[in-house]
Amino acid sequence: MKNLDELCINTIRMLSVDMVQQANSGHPGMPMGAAPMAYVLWTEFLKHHPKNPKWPDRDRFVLSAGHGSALLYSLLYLTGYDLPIEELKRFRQWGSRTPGHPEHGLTPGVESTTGPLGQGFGNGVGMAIAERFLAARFNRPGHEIVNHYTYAIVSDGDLMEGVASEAASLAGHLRLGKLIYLYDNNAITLAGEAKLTFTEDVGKRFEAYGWHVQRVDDGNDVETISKAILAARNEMVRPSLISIRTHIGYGSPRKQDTFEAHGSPLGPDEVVATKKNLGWPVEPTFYVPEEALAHFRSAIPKGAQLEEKWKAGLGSYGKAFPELRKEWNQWMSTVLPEGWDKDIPVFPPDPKGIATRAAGGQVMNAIASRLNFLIGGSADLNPSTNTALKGRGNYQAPGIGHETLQGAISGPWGYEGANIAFGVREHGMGGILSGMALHGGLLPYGSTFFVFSDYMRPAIRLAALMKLHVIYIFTHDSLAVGEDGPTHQPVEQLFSLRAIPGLTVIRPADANEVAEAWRIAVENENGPTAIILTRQNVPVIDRGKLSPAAGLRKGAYILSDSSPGKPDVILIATGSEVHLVLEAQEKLRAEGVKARVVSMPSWELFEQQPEAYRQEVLPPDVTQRVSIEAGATLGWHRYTGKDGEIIGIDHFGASAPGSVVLKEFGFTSGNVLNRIKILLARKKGR
Ligand SMILES: Cc1ncc(C[n+]2csc(CCOP(=O)(O)OP(=O)(O)O)c2C)c(N)n1
Repeated sequence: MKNLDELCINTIRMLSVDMVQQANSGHPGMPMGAAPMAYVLWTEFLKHHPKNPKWPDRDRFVLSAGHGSALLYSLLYLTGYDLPIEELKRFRQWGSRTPGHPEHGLTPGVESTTGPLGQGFGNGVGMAIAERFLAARFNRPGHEIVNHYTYAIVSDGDLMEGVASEAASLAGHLRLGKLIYLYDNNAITLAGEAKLTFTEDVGKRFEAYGWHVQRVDDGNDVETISKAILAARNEMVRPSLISIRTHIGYGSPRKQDTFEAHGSPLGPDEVVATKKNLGWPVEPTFYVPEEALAHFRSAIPKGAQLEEKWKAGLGSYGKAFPELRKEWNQWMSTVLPEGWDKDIPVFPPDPKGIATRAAGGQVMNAIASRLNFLIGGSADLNPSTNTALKGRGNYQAPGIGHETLQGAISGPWGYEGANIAFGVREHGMGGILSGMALHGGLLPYGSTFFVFSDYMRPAIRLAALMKLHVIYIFTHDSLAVGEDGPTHQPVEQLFSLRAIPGLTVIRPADANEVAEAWRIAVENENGPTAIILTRQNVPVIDRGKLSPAAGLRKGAYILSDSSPGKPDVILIATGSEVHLVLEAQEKLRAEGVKARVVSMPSWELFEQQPEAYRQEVLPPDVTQRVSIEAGATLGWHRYTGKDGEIIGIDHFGASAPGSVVLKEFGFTSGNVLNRIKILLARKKGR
């Protein structure tokens, strides 16, 4: 190793050690062991411009082992991102830009929020999928405006997590050759030696997934690491895993190669011992040798040059392909094209109705005809979830004969296909969708049965935390699933998704509310949206007689008042239960009871409304309220008040035809009526 290499690597190590020690909290071991691979990648290969972290054709780098955040912050500071050393000194402190785990959107240059192990692995696969899709769409011979790699550093923990296996399996199948993961193989995890639980041959596993696997025996051997990265870059078909044997806490006389180096500060004495051991000055802390800094900072002029070259290329591309260039600008912009929602159908009133999943398919396709950057698919449930983009092809590795396979979707086969078959990999799909959104230029969606949203929850949570523009479509949304029984009948999922901050959950009542839900989902750039749809038909409400579906935009709206003035009772419902309360309202009218029907497709949207509007819909002095939703009752008191009646289900369902299950568990207009009568009688009795 050259002296300069060693100096730079030890700079990363010691900055990380000092950060953790100063915070008296954090993970020093991983950065100390992985510093050489990070140094080689960031100074020799990574195409980036620290002064413009958003340059579209930069290489993406994900620190999937997010607990090693001190490593990433050191790299960002050293290479010249807008992260001054003062921020490193405030590691993990209130209001700093160096939080415990990397947070996208907070720290310039952090491509993804990581920490929950395995998620970053999935995000990287999504980024690589996005890169190939955009390249297929926009590149022309001699004009490669999309051409970058996606790198990650992954750890033992990442590779143990199921989400990584799902994503790896799909990445191998899709032949994402420009995906390169460096595996920090240090044989230690949080609780001890990795051998305690992790004895498979990881390399062989990845080879079986269709990955190109290399092994580097000495994690400090920068020349060999460099050669391996070069070989990975030259392997254009298979994604690459480079397993690099490192030593956690490298350089610490007492803690190297022990789990004690994983997640605690080394301690003042050990910091001194480590610095001495590595020939580093004990004082000052946060010492950065000028020579090292100058070397790292060469990333700025290098990056500026690379970006300029790319911009010039984009200029000549624009001259050669003006239409495509216009489209490129559109895709990269956050402003929706004029008239994007023009083709969304208006559904005529229909008492027999249509399943909202079917309406969803129509609406989505009407949108996709004007928003070509809408891309996604399902976890092997497309014919059921109705989420195919018709005629838009299958996202597959090109040229390997997949066209002969049986599949439900027509159109071209290759990276230009907008329909992604995620396979039965919900969790992987969740992480990948986030990666696609993080990449930029695309609006990703993914679908599965609502009950299996549980399998995606960790990825949904992170998408919400990152405020990503992702659309989830969950169908088969209640007990009405029927014969498949309790395993497939969602009960607690609505309540549980509503608990995720920043996620907008919408459960439309009919086809026209579905159209509005999609409008919201496309416009809601500031976070993910989940659209919850039925398997069974639901009537299309007569909007000539009742309020327009545009009320959905406010989360809840008065769909129908039985007469002007103050109602006696308010009936609140969501989704497929709305038509039940409309029926009940009719019967109550005959009995002289004035009932208001409120359709409440989205709690989150309703909570964003001004108080005056919320009180108009739910006047505080009308305390007789009934809610009905085919899901867990938890939380509904918020809208019914403590005296209200809540019709829901707080146990699992049963296997029988859907209409029978609904009836047996009280989801009928008759039961709604009974419960209202109980409520009214109780009130009178007081
Ligand atoms: C999903 C998830 N489970 C558990 C943790 C807690 N955790 C943080 S790091 C870690 C394992 C550490 O092992 P490794 O990935 O090899 O990292 P290293 O010890 O080499 O730094 C665990 C269990 C987590 N961050 N994410």
